[in-house]
Amino acid sequence: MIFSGEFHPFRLPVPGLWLDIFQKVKAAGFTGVSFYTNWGLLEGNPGQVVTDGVWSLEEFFASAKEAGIYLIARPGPYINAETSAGGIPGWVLRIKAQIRSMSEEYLNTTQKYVSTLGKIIADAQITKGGPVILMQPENEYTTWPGVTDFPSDTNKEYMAYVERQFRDAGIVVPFMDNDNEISGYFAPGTGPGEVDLYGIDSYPMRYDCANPYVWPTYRFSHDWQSTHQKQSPRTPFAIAEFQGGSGEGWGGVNQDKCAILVNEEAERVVYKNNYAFHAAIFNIYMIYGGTNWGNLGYQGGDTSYDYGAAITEDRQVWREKYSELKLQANFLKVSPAYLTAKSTASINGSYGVPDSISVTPVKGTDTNTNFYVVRHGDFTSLESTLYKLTVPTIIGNVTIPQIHGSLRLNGRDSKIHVTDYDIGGVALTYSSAEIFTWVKGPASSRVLVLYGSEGETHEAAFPLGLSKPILIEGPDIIVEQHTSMWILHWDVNSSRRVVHIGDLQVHLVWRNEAYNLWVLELPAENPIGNFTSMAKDRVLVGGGYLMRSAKIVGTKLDLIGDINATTTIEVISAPTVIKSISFNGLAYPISKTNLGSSTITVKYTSPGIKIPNISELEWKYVDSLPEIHSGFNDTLYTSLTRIESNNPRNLSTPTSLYAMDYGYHTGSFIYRGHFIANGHEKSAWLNISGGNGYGHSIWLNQTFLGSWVGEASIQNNVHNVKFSKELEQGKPYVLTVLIDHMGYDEEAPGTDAIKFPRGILNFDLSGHGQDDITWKMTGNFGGERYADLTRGPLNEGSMYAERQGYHLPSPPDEQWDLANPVKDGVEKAGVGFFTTSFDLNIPTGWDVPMSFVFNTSNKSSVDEYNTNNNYRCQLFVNGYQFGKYVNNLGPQTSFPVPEGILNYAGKNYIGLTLWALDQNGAKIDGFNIVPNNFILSGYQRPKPAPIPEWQQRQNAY
Ligand code: IPT
Repeated sequence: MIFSGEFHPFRLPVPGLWLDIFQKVKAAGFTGVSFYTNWGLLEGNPGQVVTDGVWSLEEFFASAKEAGIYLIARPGPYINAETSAGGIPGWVLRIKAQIRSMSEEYLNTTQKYVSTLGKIIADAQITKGGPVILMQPENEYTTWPGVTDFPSDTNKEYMAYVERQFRDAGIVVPFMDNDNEISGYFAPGTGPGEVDLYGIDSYPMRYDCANPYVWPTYRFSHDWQSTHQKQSPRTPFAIAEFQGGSGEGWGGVNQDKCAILVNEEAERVVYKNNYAFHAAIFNIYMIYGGTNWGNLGYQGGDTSYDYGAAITEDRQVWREKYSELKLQANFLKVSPAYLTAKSTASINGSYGVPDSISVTPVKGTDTNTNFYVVRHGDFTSLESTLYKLTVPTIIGNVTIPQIHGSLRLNGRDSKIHVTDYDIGGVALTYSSAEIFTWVKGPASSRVLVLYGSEGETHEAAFPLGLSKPILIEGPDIIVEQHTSMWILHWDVNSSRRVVHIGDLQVHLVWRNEAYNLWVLELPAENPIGNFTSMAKDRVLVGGGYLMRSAKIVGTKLDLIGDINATTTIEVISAPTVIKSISFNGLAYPISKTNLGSSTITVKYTSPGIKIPNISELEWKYVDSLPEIHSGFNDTLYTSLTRIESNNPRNLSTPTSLYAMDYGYHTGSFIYRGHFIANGHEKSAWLNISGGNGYGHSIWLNQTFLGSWVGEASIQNNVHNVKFSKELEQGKPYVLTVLIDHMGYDEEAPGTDAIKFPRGILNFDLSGHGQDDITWKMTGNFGGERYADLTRGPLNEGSMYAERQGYHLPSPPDEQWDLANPVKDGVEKAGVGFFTTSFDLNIPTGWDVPMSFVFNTSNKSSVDEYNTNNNYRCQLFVNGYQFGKYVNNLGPQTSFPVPEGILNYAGKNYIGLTLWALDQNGAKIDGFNIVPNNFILSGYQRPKPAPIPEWQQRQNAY
């Protein structure tokens, strides 16, 4: 089974941390990871595909292999993924042709990227010893350009074209697609564009993180297996993307709420529902979300792409949904009978259960093993329902529980009951308790772990041929001999029970204890290495925040893992006799339990790490909007003289004022409209576009005229400004407009919505024709010929400090003023740039994820004006933009910055733009760096990302 999770390397730009994520995914029992690559980040400058530094995939592939994770590559060209323009580079948006169409003009733009990435991925295929086993061309192309007559011949031709491009680049692994319409499009046998493995996408929990306990069941499935039989009967049922969390944007709620929307209960109910349909390729989107650093996100998201995923944005694994996944993935991994079983229809009230419960049998074909997936017929039910299950076994029909009492389904839960299940040669006649895993020990010994929720009654039965079960640890259970089986019957509580049945040791635990168990695959000979295989030896270990890997040398077991408290680690089973144990390279004295398992205790003492209070540091300041001071010279600005545009939105101005037409696609823009006054000017209006939640501020010469402070779902709007004083006839004036850019939209099928322009859409100046104003603008320095190849094409905006590169480490700040963003701020509408630096000295062996936190004392007056609350910041850490903060919108106030962007053994350089949108300026309410945890960790300290320093920029203005 491919049990995989989605993780985007470009959302964690520290290659040295990719192994950490892969190991955490592997530790959860997964076998794979699916990943996108982002064309827009790699080819910001047409023809120049950058694939080194943080953009290099070399370490991604090497780390996947080291962790033993197979990869599904999804290079697009279009990816969606809540990225700006869905990953289409800005310069491609300027073409006339429709994006993702068969037009040659569009197809030509893709060549360089597809051939470059295609080759890089091809070299990492399994056929060449690499981790890549599947590739997905395009992304959810099903809905393009609309489903009415889809797929047309053109669509088929287009898919076929993209596939050919990748085959030409050397891709030989099977192609998979992700059909979010679940319509069978491009399934094998459907002609041009068909893929090798048909896959679907599904987001049944939808996206309302603000109401995370409301399950909108209208997209829950009851019959995917029968649909699949019609659509692609000869391929395994594949789910290319299944909802693993959800996103949030400006003015929304914190993404922790998305983790509640798709929490452990949802995983139990909807994921197990997928297994009921016999999913054999299952990819969870996202398993680790990461960060929309450096403006890579689309307009609908903020800097965080935590996604409420099982692994948090700062790489922690405390969310219960992570542990729940571990239970499911490990079970499927040791249940090969599942892969050849056949799913049948789910029926409420079947197999003796009450009508409110639905049972889906997944029945063995070449084995006797059957799986019964049980849930409430009403997925959202909060009822606690008692039931008995009557099922056949090879020994005869049984009604479980046989001894007495009932099973219980408590609310939003789902269980997989098994019959005639094979524990590596030992038969389990049935179990109502769920299987976490089983492992082989020395000789013919086995350990089987069964779990249930506290308060539930469970039974497991074994053939009489095995010796009589003996309880050797824990409170009483009932052991009875019935006809021809031994039955264990127990009520789950927090105490573990261990039962010996001959060579088989059965652990009966409550779910929370199962959460603490880790199954570690031991390395095998190449080519399997660390990849998963049923034939592999496994070690079962209890305890610990995280166990990453195990290795046995002679009689010594070396464990690598993480703890955040003093932890007793129990080696419950290993394939050979273990006499000594090391944890993260240190040997610990062993104690033996009554069971014969070995324990070691690893002490945790707080590392006493000092983190500076950064708002108390000395900060330097430079004005970052010199445009609003007299004498500013904008000669080097771009003149907006194009009288035509390819954009589908017709021009409303004599020359195009769309920033994209001049190669500016990110961060922010500054427009300068020059005119000679005639004395009749009273007001002006501008229609300005910056994307959802964007803001803008307008000045006439040095006079502040007003701001649009932003609203969550408004991507452009018209702003009227009045001139308080009469303008002097014959005098030159300039309107300066600073506009925030929140990212392009994503593709709405067939509409070319991603091309919706940013910048000024239209304007009017009273007493003048539009021709009277000549416009100039700037975006990021260099536009598409961006200056910082290391940090990518989207990392910088238009502000003076950014154009000069002052956000990079060691700017020439000798002459700058001293001013503090919290204590001093900026005194009137405008932009200030603040910098400071500090040292970190985190001892090795400690993983200390940190966030920068803005304290907001006063969010209530969002709609008021002149309250000093309307301000926006960009946080640069060692030059990487790791935070876009909008005080009056939120929701994000805490910005995780990974180690490797932060230098944990030396100097760090912080740059902060503070844009005050109110007349009276702004002060940041509070700003600090906060450690989120102190984890004694077996991770490998990452090599820092490349951090080039400030250098004088030629012709910077
Ligand atoms: C699906 C996309 O394929 C994926 O890139 C991401 O954007 C995801 O949505 C949402 O997080 S598209 C949707 C129509 C299922």
